[in-house]
Amino acid sequence: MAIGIAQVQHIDRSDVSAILQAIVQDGCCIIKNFTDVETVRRVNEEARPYIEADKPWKGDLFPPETRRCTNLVGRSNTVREKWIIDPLIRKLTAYFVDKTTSNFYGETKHTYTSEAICSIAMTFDIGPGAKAQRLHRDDKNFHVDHEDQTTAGYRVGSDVMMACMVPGVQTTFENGATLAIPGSHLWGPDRAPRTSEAIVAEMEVTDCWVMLGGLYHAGGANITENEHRILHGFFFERGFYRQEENIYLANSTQDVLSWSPEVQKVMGYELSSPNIGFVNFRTPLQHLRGEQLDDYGDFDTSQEAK
Ligand SMILES: O=C(O)CCC(=O)C(=O)O
Ligand SMILES: [Fe+2]
Repeated sequence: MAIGIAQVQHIDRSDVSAILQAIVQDGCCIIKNFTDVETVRRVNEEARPYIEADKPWKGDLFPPETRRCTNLVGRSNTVREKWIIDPLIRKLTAYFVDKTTSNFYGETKHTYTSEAICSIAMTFDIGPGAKAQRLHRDDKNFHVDHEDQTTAGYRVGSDVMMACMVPGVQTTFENGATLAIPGSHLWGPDRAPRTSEAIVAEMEVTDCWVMLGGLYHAGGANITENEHRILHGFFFERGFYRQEENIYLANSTQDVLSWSPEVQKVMGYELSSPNIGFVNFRTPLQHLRGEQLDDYGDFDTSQEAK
């Protein structure tokens, strides 16, 4: 059941040029036959213990009925070895997220390409009674300046993120399928998304939802009595969105904990607002100190209009 007017295109994984074209035009599409039922069943099994151990969120990012499996790449061999390196996904990230620039070194022109990396991978299990998330752009985390491209058309390279989400169950309007506004990747910064403009990205098991970081979307409400809406997400970003020197691997926990708070902060052991750099929903410092949080919630104060 669609609650808006625009529709999302459903395209078989073999038709790469049509998928690229749909993402340019709509900012999203549903890839048919992305994977197979047995692979999805394995991923569901690998994520399940972590989903069951997860706690209700305190705050605005997720409704309390949602459970998650963070570090899905570390925890699911199947996501790691099949989905995030799927050749089709790589074609899409190469097209939309890789960045190539040229510079002179003396009088010689040098050209480099930074390849996309996986920024985060997480399962979202929306339980019965959950309210919908607010419509948002995932690339808010990367402070993207969105130009209004509604007249000129999409400029490939203007997004810095691409998301893939594979359903663990059939997703429906009732169980909380993702809501999205096709075409909203073209919007400038001043246009607010309205729920009435959103479509419901209902998917069958074996489909994959792909969207650009600038597309407005949200996890839907789950109005069922007992269905869990499971979705496995893996998100790519520009490969150079990280520090040049990898101090996280160059220094021991003991050394880092002996540094002053100001140094820890400037070296990246706190989060960049919003949301960047967490470890299992803790800051790197909380992780290094071995702090177990009784509950966790928003990293930033909610800015919801009252
Ligand atoms: O659960 C979903 O359908 C999407 C979740 C999402 O957009 C988010 O947490 O940023
Ligand atoms: Fe999101």
